[in-house]
Amino acid sequence: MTSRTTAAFGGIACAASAVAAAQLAAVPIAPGSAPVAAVGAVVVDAVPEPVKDFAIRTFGVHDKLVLLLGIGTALLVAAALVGVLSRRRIAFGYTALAVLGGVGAAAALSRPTAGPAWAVPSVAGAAVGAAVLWVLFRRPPSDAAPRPGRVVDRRGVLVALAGAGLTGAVGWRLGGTGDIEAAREGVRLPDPVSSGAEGTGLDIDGLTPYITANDDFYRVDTALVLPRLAPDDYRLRVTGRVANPLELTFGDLIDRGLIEREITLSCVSVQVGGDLSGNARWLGVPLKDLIEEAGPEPGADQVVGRSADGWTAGTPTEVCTDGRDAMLAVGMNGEPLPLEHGFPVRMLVPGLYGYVSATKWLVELELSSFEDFDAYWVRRDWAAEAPVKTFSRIDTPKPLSTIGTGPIAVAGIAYAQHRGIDRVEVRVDGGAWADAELAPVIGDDTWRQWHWTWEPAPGRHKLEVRATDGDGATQPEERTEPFPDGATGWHSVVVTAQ
Ligand SMILES: Nc1nc2c(c(=O)[nH]1)N[C@H]1C(S)=C(S)[C@@H](COP(=O)(O)O)O[C@H]1N2
Ligand SMILES: [Mo]
Repeated sequence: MTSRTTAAFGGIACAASAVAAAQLAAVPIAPGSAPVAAVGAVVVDAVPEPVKDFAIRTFGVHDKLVLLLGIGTALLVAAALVGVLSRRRIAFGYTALAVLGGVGAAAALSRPTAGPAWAVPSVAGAAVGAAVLWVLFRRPPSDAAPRPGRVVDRRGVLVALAGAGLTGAVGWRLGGTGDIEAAREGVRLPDPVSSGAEGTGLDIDGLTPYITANDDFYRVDTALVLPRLAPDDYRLRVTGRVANPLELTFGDLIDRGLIEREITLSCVSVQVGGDLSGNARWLGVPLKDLIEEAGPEPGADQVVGRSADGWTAGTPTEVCTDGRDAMLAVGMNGEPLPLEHGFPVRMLVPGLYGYVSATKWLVELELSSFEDFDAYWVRRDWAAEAPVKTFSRIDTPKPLSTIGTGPIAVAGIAYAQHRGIDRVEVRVDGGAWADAELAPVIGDDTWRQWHWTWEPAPGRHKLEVRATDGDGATQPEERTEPFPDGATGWHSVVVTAQ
């Protein structure tokens, strides 16, 4: 190994020690206060719409992992470079560590839920990194041949790297979700006082199941580290323009009488034919009673849901109280909410996209007005009000597949939450529309499976689908992007029959 390579690894060892020490220091403060998490969160908040769109489209639910890997790679390259430079002038190393600490601290302090202590992990990390730099990069003995630059201790680098790995692993483990997972296992939810009808699905190969299993349910949020809310310490506050502000424990909430309902949730970012939606059986506290108990003041036309990590969604007060099954969900498909889906409490409002209604890790409901407050995505120019647009998708046959010429089931799902689906039509090669057969449904708030039997002629064909909602409105053909309030257009697949 050349001395330059050793110096590069020395730089990496310093950066790794800094990051690992910061990770450990963040454990008693908050996982979000660790510099990598904080810088990542700032990036998530700042990325312009087209980049976010590209990330979701390209990496899907792995967008966060890709971001963290990106930050890690950038750090690694920079650290190696600084290591090489520090051999000549050690000030490069100290300066780089100071910048790392400063940027991390500033990022952490800028988070919506940060306190002053959030600067500590970055500063402590930088200090540890500086100590490692001081130890590893030594002045050559004065009697050595005139060799400019510092000598980097190769064994020291290995020891520092191992130490950083160990510290990082311990910090990762201690700061992990283990204790919250354990608390979740211990949650016992009461039986519902009102149990909605249970839908049944069609059993067709390749068709999306009627109920989406928790593990298969799409996940979309800005949280790089999952908020960790222990049910025992949980408080929900109802604040803002209300006559009676409320504060409820988890026990208070679930003792209010739970309802269980099947509801389809979808993300505004779902593309035509996309899969950012799911249907689950949710157990929750009716939202209407809670809001009425707090007593909104006149003009408080927006209910702002705020999460433990400071994310917000704004829902019309009117929609929360118009009698639909808007709820604070605590259970999903017979279990307490999974951590990724908002444990211990999330909001759900049938008929609205998630970004204007479905706050996960919910800690506050603030009564406000649309005039006075813009929620997270509204500040980024998405629409303030966003009812779900009618959606239909062909699940089978798959795009560009080759099928036989015998009768085949064309099938998929369609939804228009709270308006319901009245009709689904399919056509082949731009011909006449044919009515698909609709699966029975329990109400207007879930998606509806459909199927249609087709006997294709040999050759290449284009299948298209469109749905009509309960108000009689048919999906428009024109394709638009999800921004700013949901995509439109007919889904199509091209297949070859032979
Ligand atoms: N705290 C928090 N809640 C959130 C979000 C978020 O970023 N943070 N994203 C919302 C969006 S955009 C959607 S589509 C739904 C997705 O819920 P899911 O991940 O359980 O499918 O959660 C909503 N609730
Ligand atoms: Mo979303």
